[in-house]
Amino acid sequence: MSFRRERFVPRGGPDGGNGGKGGDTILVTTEGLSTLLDLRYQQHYWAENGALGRGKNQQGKSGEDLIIPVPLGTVVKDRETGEVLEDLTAAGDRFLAAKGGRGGRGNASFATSTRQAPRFAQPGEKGEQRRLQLELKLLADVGIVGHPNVGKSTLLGRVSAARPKVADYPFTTLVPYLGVVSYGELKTFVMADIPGLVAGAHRGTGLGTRFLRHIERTLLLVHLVDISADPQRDPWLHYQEINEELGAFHPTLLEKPQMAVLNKIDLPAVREKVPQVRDTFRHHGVDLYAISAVTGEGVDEVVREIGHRWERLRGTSHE
Ligand SMILES: Nc1nc2c(ncn2[C@@H]2O[C@H](COP(=O)(O)OP(=O)(O)OP(=O)(O)O)[C@@H](O)[C@H]2O)c(=O)[nH]1
Ligand SMILES: [Mg+2]
Repeated sequence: MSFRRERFVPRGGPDGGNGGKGGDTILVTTEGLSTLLDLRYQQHYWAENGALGRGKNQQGKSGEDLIIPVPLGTVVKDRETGEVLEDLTAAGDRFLAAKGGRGGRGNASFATSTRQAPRFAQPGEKGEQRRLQLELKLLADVGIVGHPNVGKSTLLGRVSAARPKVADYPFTTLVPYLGVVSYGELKTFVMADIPGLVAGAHRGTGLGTRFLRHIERTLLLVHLVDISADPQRDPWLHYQEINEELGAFHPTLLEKPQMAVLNKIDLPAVREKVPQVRDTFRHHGVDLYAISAVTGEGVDEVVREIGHRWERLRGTSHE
């Protein structure tokens, strides 16, 4: 509350300005972050207060919003009830964690023709306070795609602590599994085992496409090939069948870099075909890696290569 007081100006009238609004506290996903560690060190956050209004009709400055960067995949829960309030998956996703209080109103704003000298003002509101629990869910960096039964789950189980069910029939895996894969020294990426794809999958046959959005964010696809069921079949056509499904589901999936990997080379019928299959793929400009997910042959080399490629892709995607 303030009144204008100046020499030679009798009854200067009310001139108390409004107070500024308090800042909001906002969580925003940032691609450069991969953990919630910063929030472990600092657990309490306050956005700036709004400034007081002053005489001479001076408005108080609004408080700055406080932006708290969080990694992609952050799930925001109510600390008390455990209710999921938000799932921040895309870069730039925001969550208003606590709203700043409204600013007060100075007495000048209450002046009317019949009440020319209000002797009151309205105080500002308190800002919101909330207790939240943040969890980081894994998001896949690399996806394994391929026909049913080619050994996707066997491979993921071999290179990570994930334990998807493995069995000798198609569509064993019904939901995606994620595993953390180590390569090099202390380096890791997250790999997802996506349920098998079949021709017509994008129209709803099979299971795979329900889960393809799990690989929309991956930077690299490991395309697993298996010729053991029918060694006479053209492996390149077989390979293309999956790519057509990926493209039909979402053209951007086809633009993702792929690594073609032939599995089950421990089986003699497969091993003897390796040079021939490799030639066929090379003819189409694709390098083919060969592994046995069961014995582990060739797996370390492929994992290292996946890691290095993923690292390079991640480097360029951040520029
Ligand atoms: N001989 C041999 N068999 C393998 C190899 N990798 C996987 N298999 C077998 O192939 C079958 C299918 O393996 P999974 O890992 O369940 O295959 P998947 O691609 O996950 O199958 P879906 O989840 O049904 O799409 C199982 O019987 C495995 O033991 C391998 O390198 N060599
Ligand atoms: Mg499986």
